[in-house]
Amino acid sequence: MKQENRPRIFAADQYSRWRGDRPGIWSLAGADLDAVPALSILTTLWDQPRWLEAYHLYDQRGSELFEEICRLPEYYLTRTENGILEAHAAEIIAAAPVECVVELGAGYSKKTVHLLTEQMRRRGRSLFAPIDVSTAGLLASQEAVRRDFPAIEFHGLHARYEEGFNAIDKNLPTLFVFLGSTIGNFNHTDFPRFFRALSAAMGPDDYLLLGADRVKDVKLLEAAYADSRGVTAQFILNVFRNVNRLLRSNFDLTKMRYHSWFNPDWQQIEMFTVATENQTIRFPDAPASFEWRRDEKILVEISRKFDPLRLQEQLGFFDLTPAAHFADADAWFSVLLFRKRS
Ligand code: AVJ
Repeated sequence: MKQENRPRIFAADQYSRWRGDRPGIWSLAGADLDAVPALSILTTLWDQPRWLEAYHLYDQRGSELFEEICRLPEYYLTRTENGILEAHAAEIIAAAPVECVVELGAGYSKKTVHLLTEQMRRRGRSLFAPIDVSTAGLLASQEAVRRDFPAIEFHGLHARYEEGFNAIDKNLPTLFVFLGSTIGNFNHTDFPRFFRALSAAMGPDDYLLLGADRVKDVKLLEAAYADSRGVTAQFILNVFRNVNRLLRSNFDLTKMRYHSWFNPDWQQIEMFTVATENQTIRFPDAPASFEWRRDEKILVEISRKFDPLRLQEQLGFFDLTPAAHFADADAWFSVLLFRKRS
């Protein structure tokens, strides 16, 4: 390995593990991102209650439907978080003296632009590294960054979040950005695992910017996930098209309906599909099958809602110290800045 050609973003022992398929787009050598989904789907569908991991929602069609959700009048999250970042990007960047921005998720939304604009205004140069399992998302992001910020050094990491942030040089002062309240998708097992891994990957000069949707009036919360146009229902049902494609299974989208509610004990929106008649679901490759009974639910996604102060306390257990807290005037959404405690 020629050290002098190693992009600054990679830790010394990591560079050899990554292949540059296209300039600026890196893949983990030997990682087959398609090998695991089939096993994940079968395993969780055999749990009680049956459930699916949220990342299966984001095939091509699912990503398009999610973008449509972000524009719905009821779905206040994207708009509200964007407003917070627009108002406070300068303060955030001033508080986090970094040379690199790492976004978890391909991003390059309006939200990222606010941060990169301030980073360039203040520091004149920067690295930007989105981590995503979708190459399409990374390429779109790369193109947009080239167009809007030609001086930014772009490295797209085609990987799962953990693999991605482990690759980054701990000596490179970095702001990790995890927006959109995607953290709300993580269940009580994923959550500590994610923060343990992220914190361990962070160096002493690193920061985390976290977007978290807050507990609020139940009607507002429930409306955001049960929109009048039925886009959320389409988004949730679409996961079964993806499952059918991956596993050659026979889920019939006309024999199921969408149901969501706010579970007050768990402080989370739960999004289900419910069988509208008895049916046999077959997985010819496994081979395996199960009886999906009328009215039986499959939990497709959770969206946890947070109390920002409690979240700050909780992340303290992972050596993350609160550095700043930004919210909208209605206190619907929080953008939290943390610093790694060294
Ligand atoms: C992308 C996980 C933040 O939980 O609000 C939106 C996904 N699902 N509507 C959310 C979602 C249905 C969204 N996150």
